[in-house]
Amino acid sequence: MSYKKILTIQDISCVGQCSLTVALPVISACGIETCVLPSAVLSTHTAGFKGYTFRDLTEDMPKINEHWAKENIKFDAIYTGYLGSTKQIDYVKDIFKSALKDCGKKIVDPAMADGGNLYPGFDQEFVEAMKTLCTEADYIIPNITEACFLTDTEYKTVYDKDYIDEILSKLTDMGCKNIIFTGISYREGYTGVVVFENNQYSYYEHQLLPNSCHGTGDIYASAFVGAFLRGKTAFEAAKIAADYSLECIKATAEEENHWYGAKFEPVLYKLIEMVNN
Ligand code: PXL
Repeated sequence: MSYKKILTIQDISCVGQCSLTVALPVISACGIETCVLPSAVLSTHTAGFKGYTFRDLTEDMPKINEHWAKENIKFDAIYTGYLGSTKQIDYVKDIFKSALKDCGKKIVDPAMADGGNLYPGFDQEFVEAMKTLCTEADYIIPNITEACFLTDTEYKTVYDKDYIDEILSKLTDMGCKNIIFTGISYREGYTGVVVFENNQYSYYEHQLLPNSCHGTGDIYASAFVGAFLRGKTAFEAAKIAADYSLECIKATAEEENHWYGAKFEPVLYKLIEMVNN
């Protein structure tokens, strides 16, 4: 197995089990060297805590990238998540240009929305910029809300396969290449992930657990990236990420009042087993 090195760009929420505090352990557990570029430092994530601090690290990004260029530091993949400002999208594009190895993969989780709404702090200007980042990516990992914002589609909670196909074709018409479309449910009690790769549609369906928890989008995307970089196909990586996310949600259900994140750590060994199989 070749030893891969990835860069992930997303925030540090000091408390909240999301973004970098998930990506770093999860991708490392997959056997991949994980370098980080924090987009912002927050005291907590923004979904449920009040009065969080937010240190925007936009200005540091070009300086960090310049230093890496001088040191000739390059990555096998760059995976972006929650970004701290619209300007950061330009800087991410610069980093794609200068810090990615030839044939390196650009993986974008347009982490900006869920449940029909943008997260606090994001606006239409950010959405427009994110559209341009998604068209540069080799793989994007949106949930339905994010895909609706990216394609100016009405968000629906009740839908059929035509609705999903319409969103997929709008994304590909925009120039998006491969799409790992999460949280797609075609029948009650089940949900799953659509893998749209090289214009081929495949779907991995699994049980929908009654408890949902915050942060599973980041767990899913990180596990996908880790398994994919480890040499699994996109479909295999999407399946592993779904199975691991389910384990995390089940583990969280055992804990009372653990509302702000998912207990991904006690079941990390299961992910390690899955990627080593
Ligand atoms: O899980 C996505 C995420 C990442 N980072 C921050 C967030 C959220 C979702 O709310 O607030 C700071």
